[in-house]
Amino acid sequence: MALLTPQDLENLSTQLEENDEIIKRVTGLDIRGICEDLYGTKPDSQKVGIIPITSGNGIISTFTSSLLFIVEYFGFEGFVTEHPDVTGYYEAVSQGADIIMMADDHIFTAHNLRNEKIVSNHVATGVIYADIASRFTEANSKDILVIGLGRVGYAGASHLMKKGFNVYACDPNREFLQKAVGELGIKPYCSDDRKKFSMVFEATPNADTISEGMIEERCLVSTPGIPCGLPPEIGKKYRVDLVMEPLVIGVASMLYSVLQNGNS
Ligand code: 2YH
Repeated sequence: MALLTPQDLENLSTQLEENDEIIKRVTGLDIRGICEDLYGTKPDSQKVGIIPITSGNGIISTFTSSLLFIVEYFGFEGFVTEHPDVTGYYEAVSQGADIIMMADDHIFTAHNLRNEKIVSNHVATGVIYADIASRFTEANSKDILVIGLGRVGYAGASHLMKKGFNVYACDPNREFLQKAVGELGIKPYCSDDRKKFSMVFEATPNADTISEGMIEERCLVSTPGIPCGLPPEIGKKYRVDLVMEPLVIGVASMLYSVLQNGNS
């Protein structure tokens, strides 16, 4: 997944409102409702300590403040530590954080210190975007297309298989594809099959991964990918409902996921 930029995080609250409206219209539930249903959890005054991390490419100016906005929007108490890194970790735990959130250039994690549950943004994002695609109320079958089988796509494909969907997937990386076929039992998608889908979960860091041959008219595309894999002209022509947003949906999934007890 590409490193977020401050531009990606501009207008987060407008992007949240717009996506929440689309998600509710196409699935019947808003983001909060989907998280509650997906994980069977609800916030209960947990305190989230958010720690800026300076390693690698360093601090992204609006990253931790965006996380604080999201944490509070979903009903958690939150704070950003004054210091970064290990000093920030010490500060967060000393101030009574129940959940720690922090990201470097490779992993973005939420760790619930009370129940020891830990999740990466890759997995939580894959699961929720795949889940949103699978809830499309206008879908005409249980066939769903997954584009991209990296860490996000694989987690989403695995979730969809567990939910009992007919998962077709593609990835230019043959090793990724073979792994998902062998470990998850997904079917490789081949454009020669001329099969079209009404539910698409796209998880690549590339533009233009979705072509006309893959989609039905009025389908749902759910994607955390930056840039968006759906070319705007195809989205318009096929009247696609598009769920795409850079941070909020994945973070909501992380927060509700670490509230779960047990090995679910
Ligand atoms: O954006 C990222 C990486 N793409 C990891 C995402 C994993 N899904 N990291 C954010 C880095 C934030 C920075 N260290 C800060 O401001 O604390």
